[in-house]
Formats: sequence, C-alpha cells, structure tokens
Amino acid sequence: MKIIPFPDRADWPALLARPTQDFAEIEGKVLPILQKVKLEGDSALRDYALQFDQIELGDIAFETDAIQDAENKLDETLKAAIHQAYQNIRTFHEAQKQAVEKIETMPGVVCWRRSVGIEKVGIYIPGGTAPLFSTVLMLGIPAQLAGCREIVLCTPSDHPAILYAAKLVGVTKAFRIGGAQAIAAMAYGTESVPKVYKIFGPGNQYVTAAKMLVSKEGIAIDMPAGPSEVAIYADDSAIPSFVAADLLSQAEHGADSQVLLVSTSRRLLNSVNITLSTQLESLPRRDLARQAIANSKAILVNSSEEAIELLNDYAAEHLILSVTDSEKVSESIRNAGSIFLGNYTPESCGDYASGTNHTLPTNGFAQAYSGVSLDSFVKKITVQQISESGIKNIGPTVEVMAEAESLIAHKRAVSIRLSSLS
Ligand code: HSO
Ligand code: ZN
Repeated sequence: MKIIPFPDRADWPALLARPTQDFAEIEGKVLPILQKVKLEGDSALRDYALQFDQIELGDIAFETDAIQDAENKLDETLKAAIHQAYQNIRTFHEAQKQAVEKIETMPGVVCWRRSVGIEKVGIYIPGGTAPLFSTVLMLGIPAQLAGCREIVLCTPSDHPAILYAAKLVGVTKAFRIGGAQAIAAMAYGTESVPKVYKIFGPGNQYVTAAKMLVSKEGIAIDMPAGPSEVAIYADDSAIPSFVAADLLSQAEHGADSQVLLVSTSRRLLNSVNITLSTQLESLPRRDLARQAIANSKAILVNSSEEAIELLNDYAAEHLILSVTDSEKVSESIRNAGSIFLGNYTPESCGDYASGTNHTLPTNGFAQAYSGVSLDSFVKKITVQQISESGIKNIGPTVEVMAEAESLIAHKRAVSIRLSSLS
C-alpha cells in the first residue's frame, strides 16, 4: 500500500475522494430495459435472460422443489453456521422493536406512534462469484420481524445457500432473474413478479442505476450504493497481520473496493505492508484484491486528533478501531456506517454473524444515512385522540395559530367543537 506521510489538510478532500462514477452512460442503457419490462412484463424478462445470460427461462419463479432440494444439497456444517448467524441477527434486530408508548402531551391530548411493516418488499441478490446468502439473512430477517406480508426475492443465482436462507427468512416468492430487469420487475410488477413498495440489496452499476431510476418514480430503495469500503485506524497496540487480513477481506469484494489505513505510527504501517503482500499471494481472489489494494492508501498522521478528524471526513462504511481505548475513541466518531472495536473484532464477523446488519452506507453517505435495520422495513404511523376536556385545553392555542396563518377553516374546525361544549 502506498504510504502517504503527513498529508496537508488542504489535500484531504482529494485524498479521501471516492472515484466518481459516471451514471449518465449507464442510465442510458438501463432506461430502455426498465421501459421494456414495464410494457411487456414476463416476456421482456425472458428476452433479456436469453440476450444477456443465454438462458432459456422456463419458469420465472423458483419452484418449491428447488427450494426443498437446496436444503438437501447443503452440508450440515454450513446449515448450522447459517442457523447461528440467523439467531444472532434476529436477536439483534428483534431488540430494535419499540413498545408503543401513549404520550399525553397535555391533559386530554394523547398521541402515539405505531410501527407497521411495509406490506411488500423486494430483495435483490446478485449472481457472480460470491453467492451472497448472508445478504439474504441481513435483509430477510428484519423484513420477517417487521411483518412484511410479501417478501420477494430476485436472484440470478441458484446457489443452494441462497435458497435455504430465503426459506429461513420467510421469502414469499423467489424468482430466477437478475440485472436491471429484475429491479424493473419488482418496481412495476409483471404477470409473475409482484410489484413491491421498497427494493433492497446490492448489485452492479446497472442494478444500482435501475434502483436510482425507479426511486425517482416513487419506489423506495434501501440507500444509494457504491463500492464497499473499510477504514482502519491502528496504533502500535494493533497486530499488523490482523490489520492486513481485515484490509484484504474488504479488498477481495472487488477491484473497486476502497480500503484506507490510518495511523500515527510509521512502524505499524510498514509492518502491515510486509504481511499484506504475503497474505495477498495466498488468496484465491488475489487478482481482485491486488487491484483494490493498488488504489488504497495508508495515511500517516501527526496525532490521534488528526486521525479522528480525517476518519470523520471520510465517513467509512466500516471503521475498524485497532487502538488502545477503542471504545472511548469510538465516541469521537460522528460519521461511520458500523464500527468494530479492538484487535478481536474483524469486520467479517459483522459481515456474517455477530448480529449487526451488513447493508451499510458507502461513498460518504454515512454522514447522513444509517445502515439497514428493522426501521428500514417499517413505516411509523402516528395516532392521536383528544377528549372533550382535551379540546378545551388545546383548542385556544390552535385557534390563535390558525388565525395568524390566515387559515380560518382550520380555526373553525376547533371553534365549532368548543362552542358545542359550552
Ligand atoms: N462487506 C460486505 C458484506 C458481505 N461480506 C457479504 C461478505 N459477504 C458489505 O458490507
Ligand atoms: Zn464483506
């Protein structure tokens, strides 16, 4: 990794900038796909499967048999691991449920908020070399807990672990489709695929562009997505081989993965670099990881205060704090998707099984967005009830305000009730 010693503050923005993506060209290719699916439904999905993937789509939906077979194809060790992850993720997300609390804001005026699961949600899981069944758990478990009635899964992969996880989380319908056309199918609905109200899940640039485009038409999406990223802040208490392993675990996601190492110790940065090169060579996905590492930076800073400022500016999706007093340090972090403390908390545990969600804001969006949680699958409906004595208490306030806004019908809705009670 390239070591950048003591960069000038004026250079931070350029140093921390993510590569810009030109969506205009991709949107130009995706728009006609969305249009065709909207107009032609299932037949467009069949055409695209043939054109893009050379697949003759028989049944667009996965048959119940395929899902049952998946269970039989999985070895017991993997099944047990999936169950453990399921339990932990469920436990963590279950605790996000909040009891309804009725609040009496003034005597006779009672307000409360009810969480209601979004009725129909869609989960997209890409194909490709890594079958992301962990993402099925991360998105499906909160959907299940939220009580979403329809949980649709679209994936071009038929990896048994994806189908098995889908069964565990209670996916109601699963389809063998991928790409921008799958996003279109869930956004508009086809003869086979139900239209959903919110779409979740990772994907390539085409999938991301499709999600952004349908979101302009009123379909909610989880969040704007960019390449996955990790920032590590390490001091001399960090173990260089652990730090290198964490950097590589992110780098193997793809050539465009972003990894950043920040330290006040040049010795630490040098040691990480040495073990990183050795570890890289033994990875099956070393070609991807090597490209990601080539674009990555190891930044030497003057002080821990400077490190924290830089990390807050970067707003990493994942932030590993391999420093003494990591919990205390974490309290100064204002911008990050998810934080991992100490030498024994690799990001991998959060990616798979500790309980937190791995769908997190990338690309600096951690400045304003949170990761996926139970909240992402519910809407909050507020309810209020005012009694006869309550309207006498609150009515005059509303009358004065309505009159001052020149909205006399508003005022009357109160006055008419007050006079009926006098
Ligand atoms: N690090 C990825 C999630 C993932 N890792 C899935 C392994 N499988 C984005 O947060
Ligand atoms: Zn990962």
